[in-house]
Amino acid sequence: MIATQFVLLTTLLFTFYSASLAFPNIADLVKRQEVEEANSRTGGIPGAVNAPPPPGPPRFKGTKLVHDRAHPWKPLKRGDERGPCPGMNTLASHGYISRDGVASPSEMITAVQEGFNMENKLAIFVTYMAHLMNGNLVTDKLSIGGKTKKTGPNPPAPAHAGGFNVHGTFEGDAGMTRADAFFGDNHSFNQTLFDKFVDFSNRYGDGFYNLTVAGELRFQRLQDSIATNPEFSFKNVRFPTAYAESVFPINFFVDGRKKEKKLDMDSARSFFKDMRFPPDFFRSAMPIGSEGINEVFAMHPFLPGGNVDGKVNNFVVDPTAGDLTKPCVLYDDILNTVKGLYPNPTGLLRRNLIKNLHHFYSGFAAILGEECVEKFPYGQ
Ligand code: HEM
Ligand SMILES: *[C@@H]1O[C@H](CO)[C@@H](O)[C@H](O)[C@H]1NC(C)=O
Ligand SMILES: *[C@@H]1O[C@H](CO)[C@@H](O)[C@H](O)[C@H]1NC(C)=O
Ligand SMILES: CC(=O)N[C@H]1CO[C@H](CO)[C@@H](O)[C@@H]1O
Repeated sequence: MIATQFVLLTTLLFTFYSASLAFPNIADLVKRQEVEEANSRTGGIPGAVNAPPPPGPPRFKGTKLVHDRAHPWKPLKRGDERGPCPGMNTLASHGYISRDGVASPSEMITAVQEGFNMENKLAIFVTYMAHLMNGNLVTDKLSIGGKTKKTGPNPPAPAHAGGFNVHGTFEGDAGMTRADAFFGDNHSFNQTLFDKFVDFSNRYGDGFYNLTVAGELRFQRLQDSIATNPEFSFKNVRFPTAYAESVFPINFFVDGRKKEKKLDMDSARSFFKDMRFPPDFFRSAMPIGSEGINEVFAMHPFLPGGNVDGKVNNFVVDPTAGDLTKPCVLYDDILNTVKGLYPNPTGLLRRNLIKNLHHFYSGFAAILGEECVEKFPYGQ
């Protein structure tokens, strides 16, 4: 019985296969031709792609159930990457991006829009910033955690394709629930720090994380780092990202059906620690980004800088560094980091750098730097 079925199956398969070889349809031919053309354009490097343009905004922009049947939470498997971003970790654990934590910038932008209703230009800005510094620009893949073979062959050094965990690029000091790199683990959920998040929410928010708590905790985390981390640094990219991340829990982790912008501690634990949407979670009621960032900053204004001479309590302001008020300094700093990583790119790498820098600029200019003139370090 089994044998007969097997023969039948192989005969069928063979007939089908040879028929398709003998009479390839037009669609197949066109597809094969496209793949061949793409290969010649990408120089035949395994996994190499021509970087596509970023996705636009989604058509439906309201709230909806995102913890749905199509996106169940699943526990980690061996080799899955997770890192310092509770938003991206959660999207991976629900399958909005590949559950292994490796994805293209386009996939990440689509996921943050779909799962959290992040505003399109902000999603483009931060995703390309991360990709330019921590991604693989030949394969168009980026890890949300550490370095992994899944992003493809190593780019030429000093580029590293090391993922979100690489300290001093995007990941930085004085995070809310992640310790400073100086203390060892810069990306895992830290219970001691989360206890502080809860304590501050009790003290300043009646048990909820709101803008008042965000302002107090942001300032306290800066004071902690000044007092304990001899290598503390807080300027340029780290400056706006830290302030933005302080308001993200309010803008993205509060259920979109709720009127009050305050986050309860069970939901906070669910996102930060378990990388899991609360049961029946609805995303934000409208596309949203860093709303509230200026209020948080204004509660305790702070200047960019760091501890110098390897000493704690030795904070020195760096007047040349970027903060919330000098977007073009920030833009130059990011370009300099990219030029440092890619001093002499050629071929596909160079073409993808040019495209990715332009996509990055389009998001950056819309959010922060309308007055900053676009620069083309690798030509146009
Ligand atoms: C759009 C692409 C995104 C990228 C590339 C990204 C990347 C990152 C990175 C590299 C960090 C670590 C920075 C650090 O604190 O040292 C981070 C932190 C953070 N991200 Fe994201 N993120 C993205 C979107 C989101 C979204 C949509 C949310 C919320 C739903 C989110 C919430 C947060 C929060 C709250 C932190 C701070 C964690 C803490 O301080 O404990 N991110 N993100
Ligand atoms: C958690 O953070 C605290 C405060 O920054 C730090 O002292 C401690 O070493 C961290 N714990 C782990 C396990 O990394
Ligand atoms: C945060 O919550 C506390 C306690 O309920 C309240 O006093 C404060 O006004 C709230 N802050 C904001 C910005 O709503
Ligand atoms: C610069 C630095 O300390 N980076 C660390 C971030 O955390 C990972 C995992 O603990 C370390 O391997 C990196 O060295």
